[in-house]
Amino acid sequence: MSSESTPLDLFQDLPARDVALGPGAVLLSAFAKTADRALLAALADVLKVSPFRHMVTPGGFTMSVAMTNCGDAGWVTDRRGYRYDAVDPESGRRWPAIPIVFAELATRAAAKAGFPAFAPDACLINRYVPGARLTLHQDKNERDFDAPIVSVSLGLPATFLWGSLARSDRPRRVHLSHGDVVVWGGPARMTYHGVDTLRDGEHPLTGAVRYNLTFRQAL
Ligand code: MD3
Ligand code: FE
Repeated sequence: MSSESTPLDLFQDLPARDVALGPGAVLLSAFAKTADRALLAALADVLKVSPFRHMVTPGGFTMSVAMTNCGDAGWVTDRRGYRYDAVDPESGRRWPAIPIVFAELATRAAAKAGFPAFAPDACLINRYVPGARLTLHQDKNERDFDAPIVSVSLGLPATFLWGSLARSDRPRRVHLSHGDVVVWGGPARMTYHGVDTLRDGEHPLTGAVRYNLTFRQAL
């Protein structure tokens, strides 16, 4: 048995399950798993144009999560604030297009969760290494909160922190594994959420890294 295998790994090849996490939030477990290599190959192409970078918050903190984007708009932060921008501030050029394999996966997942009209124009890509975390926040820079957000986890597992509409409520802990897709819409759309400090590990496809793709209708 390899060092990172746990008894739960015995279940890894069971068929994908759909789990309602709560009102408006659906976990499509392993939904992206069969496309994992295609997604990672497309990610590598995006990174040639717009590599990962550590952005700075308006308060002056450098984020532990490295980020990039693809799509007509990309989420950025710097000392001036949080916003969507059509241009990558590092390259001075537009963000790369959303790869077809990304878009098809996101729209299929959204449709399965009850959002047949989802048409993402922005995809924020997060990279976590062990020790990286994302503090509790709301995603509110998008223009229209009626559209859901679709999130795809690849590589090392993480503990997602899922709160409520009040930042002070203690969040639930949701385990997200390689290939898991979550669709957040309706009453879940404005909930506070974050990612607990990534633990050490080694994933066969990504090494000691977790990637998260979040698809948004930002414009
Ligand atoms: C719940 N990313 O990029 S994805 C983010 O794993 C972000 O990298 C996390 O939060 C990550 O903004 C979490 C799951 C997620 C994304 C957006 C949400 C959950 C959400 C928006 C509203 C409610
Ligand atoms: Fe978020």
